[in-house]
Amino acid sequence: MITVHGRATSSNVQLVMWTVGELGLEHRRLDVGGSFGGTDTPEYRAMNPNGLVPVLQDGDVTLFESVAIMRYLAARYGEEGFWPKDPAKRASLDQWAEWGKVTFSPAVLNIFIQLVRMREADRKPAAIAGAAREVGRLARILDDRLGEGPYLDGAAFTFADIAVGALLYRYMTLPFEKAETPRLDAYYKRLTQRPAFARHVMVSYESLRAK
Ligand SMILES: N[C@@H](CCC(=O)N[C@@H](CS)C(=O)NCC(=O)O)C(=O)O
Repeated sequence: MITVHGRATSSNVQLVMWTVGELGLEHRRLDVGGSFGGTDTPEYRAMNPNGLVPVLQDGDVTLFESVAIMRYLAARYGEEGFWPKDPAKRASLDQWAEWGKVTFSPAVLNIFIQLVRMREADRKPAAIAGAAREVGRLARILDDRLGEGPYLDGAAFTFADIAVGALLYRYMTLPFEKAETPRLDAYYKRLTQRPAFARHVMVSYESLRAK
């Protein structure tokens, strides 16, 4: 059975759990990290020397880095529609998966840090405005790419939708002025109708709010 180490409120754990849910894999998730602790033990550091969540264990395979875990699960358990075998087709999706992880998600997290992780008194309006402009620019790029969808690949829901969509609940629910992106809005609505997204990504972040 698959074990995922990581608290449900971590966006990187959510990305892995969404994948596990989409693939219908038998699993258990252990509350580790944040207020649960557990990442400083020698046993945990042997699995992930960074002391971060998530970590995946699947038989003899132990992995850290959420998107590497997602690609592993997709390659091992995903069907053709989810993880295309053709390298060129897969790469054209993977470039968006990479963009989701290294470009779009950090931009959303910048806003998240300002609006949730920082106390109101410490927030900097100029930093919030700058972060909102940047994430808006990226949201418009995604809106263009999505076209009429329904998904990044068109008809099929793929691994790339997970890397791109993992931060969309936070993006959509954080209170700041958003770019006009009707196709991205429709895409988000479709994601919210997927049971694995609703269960593992639409998770309250109130417990992460700075007091
Ligand atoms: N690049 C890593 C980043 C992992 C990471 O930063 N995890 C955060 C939670 S989202 C963490 O472990 N924070 C400390 C903790 O929760 O104890 C990944 O994608 O898995």
